[in-house]
Amino acid sequence: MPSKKKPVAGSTDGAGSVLSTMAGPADPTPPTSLGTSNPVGDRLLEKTSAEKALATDMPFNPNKPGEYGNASSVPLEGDHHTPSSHAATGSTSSEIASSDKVGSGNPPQGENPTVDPLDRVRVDPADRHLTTNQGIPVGDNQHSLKIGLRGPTALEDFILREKISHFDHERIPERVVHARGSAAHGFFEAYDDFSSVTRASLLNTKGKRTPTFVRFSTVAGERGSTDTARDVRGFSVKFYTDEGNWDLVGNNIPVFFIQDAIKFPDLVHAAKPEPHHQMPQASTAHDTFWDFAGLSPEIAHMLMWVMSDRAIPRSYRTMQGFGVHTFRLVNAQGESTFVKFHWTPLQGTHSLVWDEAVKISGADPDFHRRDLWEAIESGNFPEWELGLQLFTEAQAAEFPFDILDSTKLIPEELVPLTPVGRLVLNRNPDNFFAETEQVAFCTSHVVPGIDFSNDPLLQGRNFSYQDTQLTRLGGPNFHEIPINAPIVQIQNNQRDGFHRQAINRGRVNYEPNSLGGGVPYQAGPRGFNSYPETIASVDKVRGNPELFAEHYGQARLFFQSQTPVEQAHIANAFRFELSRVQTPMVRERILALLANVDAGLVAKVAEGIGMEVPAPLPRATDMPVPEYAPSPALSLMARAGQTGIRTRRVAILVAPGVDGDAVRAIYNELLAGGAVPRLVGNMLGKVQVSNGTPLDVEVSLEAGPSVLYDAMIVPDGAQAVAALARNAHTIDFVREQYRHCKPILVLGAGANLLAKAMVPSTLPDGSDDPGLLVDAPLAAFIEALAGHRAFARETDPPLV
Ligand code: HDE
Repeated sequence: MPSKKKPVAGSTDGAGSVLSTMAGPADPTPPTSLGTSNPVGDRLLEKTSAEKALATDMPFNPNKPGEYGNASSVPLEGDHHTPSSHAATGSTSSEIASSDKVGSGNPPQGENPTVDPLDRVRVDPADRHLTTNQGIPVGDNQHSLKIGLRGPTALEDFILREKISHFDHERIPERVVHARGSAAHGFFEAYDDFSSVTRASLLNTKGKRTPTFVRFSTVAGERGSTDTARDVRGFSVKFYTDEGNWDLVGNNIPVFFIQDAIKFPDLVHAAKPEPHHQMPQASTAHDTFWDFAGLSPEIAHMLMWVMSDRAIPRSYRTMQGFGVHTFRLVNAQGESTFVKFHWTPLQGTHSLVWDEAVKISGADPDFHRRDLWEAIESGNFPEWELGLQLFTEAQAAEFPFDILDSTKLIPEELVPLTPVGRLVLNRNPDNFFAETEQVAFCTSHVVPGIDFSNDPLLQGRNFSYQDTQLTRLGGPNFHEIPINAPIVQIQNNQRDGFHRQAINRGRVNYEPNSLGGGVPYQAGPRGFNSYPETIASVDKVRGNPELFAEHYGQARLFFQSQTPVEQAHIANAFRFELSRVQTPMVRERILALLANVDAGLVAKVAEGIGMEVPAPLPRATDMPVPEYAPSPALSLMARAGQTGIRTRRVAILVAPGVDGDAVRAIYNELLAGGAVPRLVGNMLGKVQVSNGTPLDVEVSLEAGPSVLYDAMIVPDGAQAVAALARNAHTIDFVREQYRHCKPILVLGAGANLLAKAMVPSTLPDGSDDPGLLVDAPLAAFIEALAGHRAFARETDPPLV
């Protein structure tokens, strides 16, 4: 057995790979520095290097020879090793597991507030043997019980049957919508005491931290579908407050497709794969969606958003979040204020471009999942600010739209945001299924101080979310699953049901009771008491309020508030989606709908699909289309963010003969700034350099194509550039970096690669391309990288 390999000192080469879960370092020596020293980076390095060292302890399976023939009748103890660090076997670098089951209670509690119920059920196999689900030690995990070495398997083999049977039932039904998602733990911190507007305890003390679990998702695709589909993203936040759980189940878009919950099954049926052949996956680009859309003009505003770049975010970390509906805040005096919830990312709002999103789907369908995981593991904790739009009933009555209509937003220019706190995600889940898959968000989970409006979508949701968990999580006790359990005690007389865990004491399971001393008793004014809204004497009806009939004013507001680049992307998205629609009438109806929104937009889309602009769709009301002042806050460009180059992924193309010293200097400087540099080359392995020690290629061009990087550098070295130029993957790489408007830095002979890829050296109008840097200082590249994309380069169709 080789001796245990300890982390050894090395260069910083490969440090970028510690920050990346795609394609590990070619050199098995763990890097010893991230260029900067911080506790999170150190933990990550400790975990990575201990993990690698542990794997080298087992170069082969020594028990194999004993598993055959007569020798196999004597079960051997499995080969096992103790890691040099407990971190080696953790799910995350930031785990804070401490419970009896974990054994030593290590590692110690970190800086993350956590949820006690999770600790109770953590399982760590360190130094333990295998057992059945009844805790019986398993002597042999390699063979089933047979009547003779070549005989039939015995039904008696309860170990086999238990294992297979459990496996058979590993899958649970996926969410009917929002099936694909990723989540993380964190905390919400209140900026101040906001008890004047709400008695919600999480907002009643300055600096108070409330644990949270947040799940992001796409809507239409199945659980294994690609992350970068064009779609709305879910933004669900569970706050484990000290007065019970509050779920704010929002989206990254502040409006919705429909106005009444009764239309939701129709919308989702139309958007999901068509039922006869189950195509297309995770895409609205098909007849049924657009058929429904054209017949439901209340969708107009939402269509603008889902055809915009909002629907292809760069990262979950670069999305806004919205509660969508109007809610109520209620203070201790019982006074109510209307509210809309907004999450604003510190990372800025940034998106992919469509051609890139499509290619990422093939190159890395887990693109957003990986991005969130890596950012948190590397200590770049994503952060959002919670802002409230607070308004009174009297104000609401003056708006040209109905605040109960979820297809309308309140422009920030009309009701500005009041910042109330920040959300920080600082811990990845330890187990995807137990946490991310089993978490159950329900809009009906509110705490004292937060109440509903009569938005008919919200009212329907309040039924739906509780109901769907019954099937998905197998019964009425889903609140006992650790990720769903509140941190406060649950006390009531609900009993039994599938998978019940609580062992209730005593014989009293009813209220009122005297045999139990009257407990648990109702909390009275301290408890949740619904806001006593006055409801005028009205008829019981099926119908919509009158202002719901106006469908185009805010669609126009959104489109006209976008920058020209964003407007062009919206038109192109309509063109793409409608090109995939096969029924001419369905396409024509959407053009007719767009004719009510913006003449320029409909003309461009019509031209793009080779059709005439039809007469506008008849409107559902005679009221004039309200005119809004443009709202710059609706543009993605309005929020550049504050995190600069942190977590931005940079490919440095290397091949034999590259300028090694320059590569090392660039690599280290990017790393020190928090970016993730990767050495990308034709093949994995060592690369001889023109000066300095050889470099290790970390990712091959085949494994890590252009779309997985935010920017590119081609260092000097004539021989290297010539070698790269002989690989068509490199040419594709350069062309796509250019096409997707990413910052490019070429040094010395590196410029030859641009020529080989036929990349223009200036913008179409002859001026300098701000993202194309030739022999420029690294500082200029860093600035361009922080600015994300050079859209000035973009043409339709693309030149390159
Ligand atoms: Fe949902 N939605 N929804 N939805 N929704 C679900 O609940 C539903 C709506 C949203 O990360 C389901 O647990 C109805 C608006 C998110 O686990 C289901 C209506 C908004 C998530 C359901 C809506 C959302 C869901 C499926 C029309 C933005 C993912 C699985 C009235 C404000 C939650 C589940 C997670 C999930 C029903 C409309 C956001 C079936 C009936 C509007 C983020 O209950």
